[in-house]
Amino acid sequence: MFKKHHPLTSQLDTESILKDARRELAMPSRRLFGKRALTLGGLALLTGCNITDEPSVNRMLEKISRMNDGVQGWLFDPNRLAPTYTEAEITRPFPFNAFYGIEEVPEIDAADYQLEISGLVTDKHAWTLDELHRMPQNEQITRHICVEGWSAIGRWGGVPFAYFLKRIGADLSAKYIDFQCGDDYRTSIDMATALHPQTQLTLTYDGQILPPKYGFPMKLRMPTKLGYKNPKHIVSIEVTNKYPGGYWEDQGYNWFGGA
Ligand SMILES: Nc1nc2c(c(=O)[nH]1)N[C@H]1C(S)=C(S)[C@@H](COP(=O)(O)O)O[C@H]1N2
Ligand SMILES: [Mo]
Repeated sequence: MFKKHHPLTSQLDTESILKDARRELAMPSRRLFGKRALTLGGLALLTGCNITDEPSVNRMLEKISRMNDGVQGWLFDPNRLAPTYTEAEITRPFPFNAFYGIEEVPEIDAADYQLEISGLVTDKHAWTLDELHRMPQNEQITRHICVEGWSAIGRWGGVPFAYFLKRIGADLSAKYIDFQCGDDYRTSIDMATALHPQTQLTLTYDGQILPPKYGFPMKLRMPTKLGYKNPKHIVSIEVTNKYPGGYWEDQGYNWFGGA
């Protein structure tokens, strides 16, 4: 990780590079170690690169983001629970968010719905909504944090995802779970988070069938991850060792996305 600083060989536009770097570092997903913002000095130290010696800092920030995934994965405590809240603390109305407006929320037909399963699992049968509702359920009142600058407390019910993964005979030593959604959104998570006790295949919101705007017929709820890692309208799930990326992740958002 540490290498010698290169001597400055040519006169580079240091000011614009620093401006670029500061803008990139302002993206919450590109901060190292959660809430502690990384300084430019710290950046140079960690990467062993003299940042005035790079034509663009983007490649380096991409590497840091990958390193950040590793560090966050390593820091993740599979037994530590995210805070839970009381009924009275629920945010009403709960905000809607998606990469499109509320008038474009997909309308998925419950009767036709099938949850497709693929990859490293022994039972690849597709699940109907009735079958999912017949599985053991629990509830959580937890905080959802969106990188766009808001957070809200909500109440979600559904099947513990660890139970579901075991039920389909998933290879629990696989690296990733990939989610494809009915609105062409997609995201993926690490196995440790998939098995976390608060990770839930969510079927209800506030005691009611999950409404379309919050992800009908089914979403994944994880209070240990940022909003964009919580896929709504899930239509297929794949267990895989091949890095799947995601809609926002492919545009530079940090893949691990811990909350
Ligand atoms: N299918 C799908 N899932 C999605 C998104 C989306 O656009 N499509 N947006 C994500 C983001 S950025 C947020 S903050 C939450 C918003 O969930 P909510 O509408 O229940 O508040 O959904 C996440 N999951
Ligand atoms: Mo979000």
